Order: sequence, then C-alpha cells, then structure tokens
Amino acid sequence: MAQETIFTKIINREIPADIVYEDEKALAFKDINPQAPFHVLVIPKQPIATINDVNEENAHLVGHLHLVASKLAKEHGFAEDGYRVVMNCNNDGGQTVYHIHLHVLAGLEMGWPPY
Ligand code: IU
Repeated sequence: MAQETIFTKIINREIPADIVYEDEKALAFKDINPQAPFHVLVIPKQPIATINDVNEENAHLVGHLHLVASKLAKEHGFAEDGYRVVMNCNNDGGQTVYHIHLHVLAGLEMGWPPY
C-alpha cells in the first residue's frame, strides 16, 4: 500500500478541495495551481504511488481515470477542440505528489514538447 499523501486527506474530506467529480473508485478536483484555464486532477481513491506501481490488480483504475478525464472534458465542452491528459512519474517526470493523478488540461492551445 502506498503511503498516504495530501490526496488521501482530500479524499477523506480532511482538507478542502474544489471537487468536480466523484464515484466509488475516483475523485476529481481543481488543481490549486492551475496551468491552464481548465486544470483538474483525476485520482484513484486507492493510493498508488507512481505509475511504476501499477500492476495487473490495479491497472483497471488507470483506465477508469481516463474514462473520468474524457467525461469531464466532454461535460466542460473541450472534447472537440481538444485537451491534454498527463501523468507525471518521479523526479524527471515532474511528479511532486506520490499518489497517481491524471492532469486534465484544457482551454488553450498547447505546445509540444513540454519542456
Ligand atoms: P505532479 O504531477 O505530482 O507535479 O502534480 C501535483 C499537482 O497537485 C500540482 O499540479 C499541484 O498544483 C497539485 N496540488 C493540488 O491541487 N492540491 C494540493 O493540495 C497539492 C498539490 I500539495
């Protein structure tokens, strides 16, 4: 089991967050430091530290996070123009919170590469 992070506290309502979606497996909330006009994080309720810790038992959750990401993008009107879904891993990937999360970014035309 991954160590608890601030995201577990958000799941448990021990600290506030602007929650935009919840179901039995996932939670989505607005990023406190948005990098786009629309920037939400989609997280599994089960803590998984990094994508390196995804395995046969929990991989379905990663698919579910993507389903939630696309639902939110559609609901907020970004499906046609497009959006970005990102999961950072460890230091070089820019990960700072060790509970996997999909960044869903939208509302502007983004560049590539991301560095
Ligand atoms: P990263 O991929 O691990 O770097 O992303 C962590 C994100 O979590 C980052 O964009 C933060 O702004 C965001 N965040 C948050 O929304 N609420 C918090 O309490 C904390 C971080 I700590």
